[in-house]
Amino acid sequence: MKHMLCGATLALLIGVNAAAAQQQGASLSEGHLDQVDGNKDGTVSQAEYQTFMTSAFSRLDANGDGVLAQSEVSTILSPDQLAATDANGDGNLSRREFMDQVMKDFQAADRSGDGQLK
Ligand SMILES: [Ca+2]
Ligand SMILES: [Ca+2]
Ligand SMILES: [Ca+2]
Repeated sequence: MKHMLCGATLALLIGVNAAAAQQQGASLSEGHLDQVDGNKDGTVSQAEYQTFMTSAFSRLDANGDGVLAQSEVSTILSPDQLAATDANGDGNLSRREFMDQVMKDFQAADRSGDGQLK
């Protein structure tokens, strides 16, 4: 079920209501892309996405201990979703676990496989 995280994760990290985004099919709107599109060329490259998600991880890590606990991601991830992303099963998402998942999400969203989301 790891691949099911994509929409909610993106929507949450980009600061919109995850439930609303899921209802919309969790696609990225132009407004969302704008926030991730660092060089404003209209597409989100893998590097831009990675940069955005790295800063998103820091924002989510409210207590700054370097891992995301369920309480820190409760608004975006259900316990089941967290468990699916928690590769080592310690109940927290490390930066590596988080980035592995979001980069998989990028690849899943990049249907054309050109490394760009538009
Ligand atoms: Ca760009
Ligand atoms: Ca934390
Ligand atoms: Ca973990």
